[in-house]
Amino acid sequence: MIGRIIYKKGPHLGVEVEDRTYIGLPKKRLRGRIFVGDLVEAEVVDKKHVKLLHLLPRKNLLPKPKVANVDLAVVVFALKLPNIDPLHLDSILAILEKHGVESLVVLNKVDLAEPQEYEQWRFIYENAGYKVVGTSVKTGEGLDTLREAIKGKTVVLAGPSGAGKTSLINVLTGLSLKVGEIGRHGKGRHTTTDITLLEAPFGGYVCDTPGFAKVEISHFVEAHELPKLYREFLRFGCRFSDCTHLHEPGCGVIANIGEKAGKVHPERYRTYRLLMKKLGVGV
Ligand SMILES: Nc1nc2c(ncn2[C@@H]2O[C@H](COP(=O)(O)OP(=O)(O)OP(=O)(O)O)[C@@H](O)[C@H]2O)c(=O)[nH]1
Ligand SMILES: [Mg+2]
Ligand SMILES: [Zn+2]
Repeated sequence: MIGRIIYKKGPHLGVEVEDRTYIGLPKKRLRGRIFVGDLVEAEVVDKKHVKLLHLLPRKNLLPKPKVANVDLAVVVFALKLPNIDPLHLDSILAILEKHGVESLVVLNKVDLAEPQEYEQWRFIYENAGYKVVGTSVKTGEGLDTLREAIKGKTVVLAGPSGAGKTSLINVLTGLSLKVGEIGRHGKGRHTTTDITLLEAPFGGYVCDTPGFAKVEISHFVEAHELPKLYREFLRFGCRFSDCTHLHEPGCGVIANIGEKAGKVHPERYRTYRLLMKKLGVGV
């Protein structure tokens, strides 16, 4: 039988097999190598336990939280309170690209921002090649679109503290996770490795542990990788295949910086240079 790992609590793995949840007992060679979201060949031992025999190939493995087979990362930033931080957002998007995880940009708290401010950010990220949804937990704007985008999928939310991730999960799923508290359980929360996939009423799973509330890009990405992790850069050709897009002659990225649709937006290029600098390249 095929089981899905739906939680990890301390040393215990919860395994869902045909709508029942068991504690998984991995074979020796699999110990420490199975993560939440993994699919495993399982054999029922008794009412409470299944033996985990074989790990099925995964489509991806997100490093933070450590979740396998993620269909969609919902990257939530507030437009206000706290203000959107494009360097943080672009760091997360680059890390997700590297790990082969599809992302959706959610601009939350549209009720607090001027419409033109929302439009400006939406343009930048749509132009970069991402799907963008503007939401408000207060007015309900965008929630149907977001629900439609996540249903049936294994979803991880990512983004800074206070952006509204827990509020969105609650309003979308009908769960009642504590708003303003998850992520603020003192130091424990950040050191715990417990992760649960919550089953959504509309199908699919939502991970309860938010990803990349803070992020140090150098822990996840190397300088030589970043040029390929800005999606829109891939539209343009450069003279050198290992172009850093910082100074080389014949760089198609630099030649196409501009605010018009289809170009590399100067705001994205700005964060790119800053991230390269953090990775030790350029000025
Ligand atoms: N005005 C407004 N406030 C919102 C909206 N969404 C969430 N909030 C408020 O923003 C605060 C933070 O929301 P949370 O859902 O706890 O944010 P979070 O992203 O889960 O934060 P952490 O758990 O710390 O990572 C709460 O006071 C929410 O009521 C929104 O769309 N509009
Ligand atoms: Mg939260
Ligand atoms: Zn280039």
